[in-house]
Amino acid sequence: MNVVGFDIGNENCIIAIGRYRGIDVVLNDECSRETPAMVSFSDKQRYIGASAASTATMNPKNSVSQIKRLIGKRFRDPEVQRDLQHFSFKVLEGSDGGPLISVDYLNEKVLFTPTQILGMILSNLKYIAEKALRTTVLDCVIGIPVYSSELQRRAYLDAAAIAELRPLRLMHETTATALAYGFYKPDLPEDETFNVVFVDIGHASMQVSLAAFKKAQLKILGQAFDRSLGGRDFDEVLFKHFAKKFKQEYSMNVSSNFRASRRLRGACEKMKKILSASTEASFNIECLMNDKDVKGHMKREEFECLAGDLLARVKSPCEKALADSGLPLTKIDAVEVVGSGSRIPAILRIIASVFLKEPSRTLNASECVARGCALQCAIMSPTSSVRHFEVQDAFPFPIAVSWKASPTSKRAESRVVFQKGHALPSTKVLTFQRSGTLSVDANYADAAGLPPGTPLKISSYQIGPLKPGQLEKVKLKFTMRLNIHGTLSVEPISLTQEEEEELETSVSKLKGSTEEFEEDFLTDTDDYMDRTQEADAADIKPNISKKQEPGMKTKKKKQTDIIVRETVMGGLSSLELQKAINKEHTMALQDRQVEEMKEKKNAVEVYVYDMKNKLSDKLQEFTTERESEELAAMLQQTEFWLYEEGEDETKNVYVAKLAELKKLGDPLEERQREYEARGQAIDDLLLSI
Ligand code: ATP
Ligand code: K
Ligand code: MG
Repeated sequence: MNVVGFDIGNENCIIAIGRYRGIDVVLNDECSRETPAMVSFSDKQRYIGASAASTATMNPKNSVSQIKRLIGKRFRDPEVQRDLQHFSFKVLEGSDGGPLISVDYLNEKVLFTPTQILGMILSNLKYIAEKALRTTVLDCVIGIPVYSSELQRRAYLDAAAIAELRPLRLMHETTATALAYGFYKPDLPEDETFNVVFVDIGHASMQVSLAAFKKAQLKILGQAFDRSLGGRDFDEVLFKHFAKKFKQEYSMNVSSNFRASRRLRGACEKMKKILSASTEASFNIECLMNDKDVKGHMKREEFECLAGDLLARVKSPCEKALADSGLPLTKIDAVEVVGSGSRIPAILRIIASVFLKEPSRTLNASECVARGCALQCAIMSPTSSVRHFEVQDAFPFPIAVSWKASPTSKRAESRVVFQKGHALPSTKVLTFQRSGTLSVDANYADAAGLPPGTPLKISSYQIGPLKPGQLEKVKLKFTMRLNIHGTLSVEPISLTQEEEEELETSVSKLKGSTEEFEEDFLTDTDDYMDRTQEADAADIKPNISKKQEPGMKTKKKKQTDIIVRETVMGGLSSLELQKAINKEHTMALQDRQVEEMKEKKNAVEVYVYDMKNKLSDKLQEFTTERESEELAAMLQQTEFWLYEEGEDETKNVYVAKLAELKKLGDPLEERQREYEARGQAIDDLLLSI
């Protein structure tokens, strides 16, 4: 099994793999360690990653970026609406309330879900990893923001399935960073904990987590975030400043012009980066608008003043994470800052002021998430011999279940099952005393921290009917799992009839690690369902219970499997997923065909130039004038053809064209080769004498 970790950024993606007995970051086709998280569409093909970024300026309307901002979100989400104002591509509302990206592709208007776009990005990353590893990649660990909702997590899993990847874990980016830090730290204590704060400021968001390390283990104690505070917001501050300035000075409205806006924004991003290293920066843009050249200049102090409101927001997530952890400031041993957005010096000063400690940059700020994910993949891999490191993550949102005391009762009862900061993964066993049908909803217990407008309901379960034909109540154990990806799942329920007393005392140990634990709660409800209704729907399979614990009285038990109907809000059904996978296949095939066509066309081009040179050089003495003229004419003709009617042909046409040229050219080259071989043979002969 291969070891692969992916960091999908709002701006850049990184791929880390296990190789040369360590974790290594892979270079993409452009020899870069960072691959832009971008897909662009044309009338012939898609471009993904680095090639998308290079075509984006020419084709902004069909270049999709920052997909992480849209994944698993609602179109009406105010955050989404705000983001859309800055996107160059068009987004519509889908019938399910999710965003749909509208692009021109293969001369048609095509709609894609954010999940499909993320699938494309992942499949490109997978391809890059496969090239480096020279094998197929299936298992991997994918980084996700700590604030991902259930819908977002499911969307990542669907996107991975579209890319034909099998994530062993969706891992919080900050937890991956913590693992990359702790795994290589040689001096972690055995008994005490070593407490480290990680602050990650990326392109669009900020995440903070506080981890307690011991030898070979880490535990997340606190997490906080600002979903909309990242490097791009600082670009925007500069952009607004200069747009206003140029309006006053030259009465040009940069914001009204797409191309000018993009150029100015680019200059501002560069200026921001320069200001991280120098105390002042300037830019020149030629012909920004109305044939006017513009100049910008800024001192670092002025930038910090302009960005004052943004900088003020850095504090709050830091303080929240600290408060959540319950640790006093004196117990913080180190503060690590990662993410390229955090390179702004003022940010470091603020972080230092909160934790009363100088932040350090021990980790590779842009690669640590991918490296942490790859390490987690290695740890989880059955074939890898990497030493173990226990990661106990936490879940940022409280989750409650609610159920109705009876079908007729108006008020639903509710209880928080997973508290905020709850260990991840973990399992809870809920015990209900019921007859009839039970319906349970899983909800977020609190809207705080979720994307605005996120539906609180996560999933609902209809359990039963229980004990059809009988009125007496049954004790039912319902196992709910916050799984390794941080999504909810439930386990099938079987009911062991007659043996309830014993079942109660022998709460079965669930398979899994020490992170799991159980908690019972009992509810008394009084309700009776219509008997005749229940009887038909029952699915009773009498068999021998497997849930017997050793040392218990052995008795034959009748086990009944109970039907649990699960309804999950959002995500793809298996049919939709299959359709999306097929669609991705078709598009990938199309891209491959275009790439092959380009290769063949390129081969013709190369041959034409190569032979032209040779005819006037090496081949000259081996050709008659007529042969030379005939080939030269044909080469010239082909060159014109390539720019005109032959510009856009199928792969086979180029293959045929090359063959046609070679029919004339090959015999001439053969003559030259023979001559050279003879010369070599004579040399060899002379040498051997
Ligand atoms: P996210 O974590 O939000 O998903 P990401 O991982 O793609 O996004 P990073 O690559 O960590 O984001 O950071 C990208 C941001 O960092 C960009 O906004 C970029 O302008 C900014 N950035 C890069 N270098 C510097 C620098 N020297 N000074 C200030 N900002 C910088
Ligand atoms: K990144
Ligand atoms: Mg990032």
